[in-house]
Amino acid sequence: RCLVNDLRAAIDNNQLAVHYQVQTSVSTTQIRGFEALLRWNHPEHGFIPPSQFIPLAEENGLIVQLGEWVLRQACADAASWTPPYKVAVNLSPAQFAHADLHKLIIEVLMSTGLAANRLELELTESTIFQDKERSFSVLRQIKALGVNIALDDFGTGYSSLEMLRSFPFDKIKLDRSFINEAEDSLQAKSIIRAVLTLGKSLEIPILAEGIETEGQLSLLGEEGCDEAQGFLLGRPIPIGMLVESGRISL
Ligand code: G
Ligand code: G
Ligand code: MN
Ligand code: NA
Repeated sequence: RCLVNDLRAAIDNNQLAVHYQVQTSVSTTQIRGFEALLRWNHPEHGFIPPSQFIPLAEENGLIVQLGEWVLRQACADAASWTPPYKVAVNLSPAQFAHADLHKLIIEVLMSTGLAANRLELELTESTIFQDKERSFSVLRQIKALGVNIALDDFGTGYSSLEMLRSFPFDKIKLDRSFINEAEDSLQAKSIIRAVLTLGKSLEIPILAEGIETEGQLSLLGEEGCDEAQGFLLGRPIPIGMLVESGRISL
């Protein structure tokens, strides 16, 4: 049967959930915010990972509705958090290409009451690269609202340096493939160092993704990395568990 039809129904049938993964300061381990990650609990197939259904939704345009649902849910959740941490929401290429994105963000911030500076949007290089002129003008519009813009999966795309020169990102998320190899590969370590130096001179904080070991965390600390995210610091969990863990209260 067609997974696409199921996905369409999933929005209305409460099968979707947003999980949250913590983002912390490297030097103080203080919580800075949480990344919102979409989860689909299919009635027959059980849990289907986003790596399977996001590309599908992307192909047939359903991602626009899905993305709107995630944005609204994440902003509504974050508006109720104490302390008032940031929430980071991923934007897919089709969602970013959609003409009403700017209007949608304004409407969601208004209706949820979330302050614009508590929202961060994560975009990949390839999303921005599709139409750079348009991308930068849309990003400037969104940033003018006070919303933060993070460059996701940095280092895996193309024209990274050009992109950094052309737009004042609020954060760069260094892809986890570099962190993976940081302890074993001199090359990976050199790239991490170079990116951190670049971040310092451009005055853009760097977040290291996919931190799984104490060794990786201390290495990044020594190198002066600003923020970290990964299984070591916390897996993506439902909001209920976030409250139980004591990291937020509602
Ligand atoms: O936890 P993880 O398996 O959630 O996510 C796998 C991929 O799916 C990542 O690349 C992540 O950015 C993407 N993803 C997760 N949630 C969302 C979402 O709400 N919107 C978009 N566009 N991508 C998401
Ligand atoms: O592409 P994006 O960075 O948005 O994707 C986030 C993805 O990374 C999610 O699938 C999330 O579950 C995954 N993730 C987060 N922390 C870790 C980690 O420490 N190790 C691995 N392997 N994946 C992680
Ligand atoms: Mn992301
Ligand atoms: Na990423």
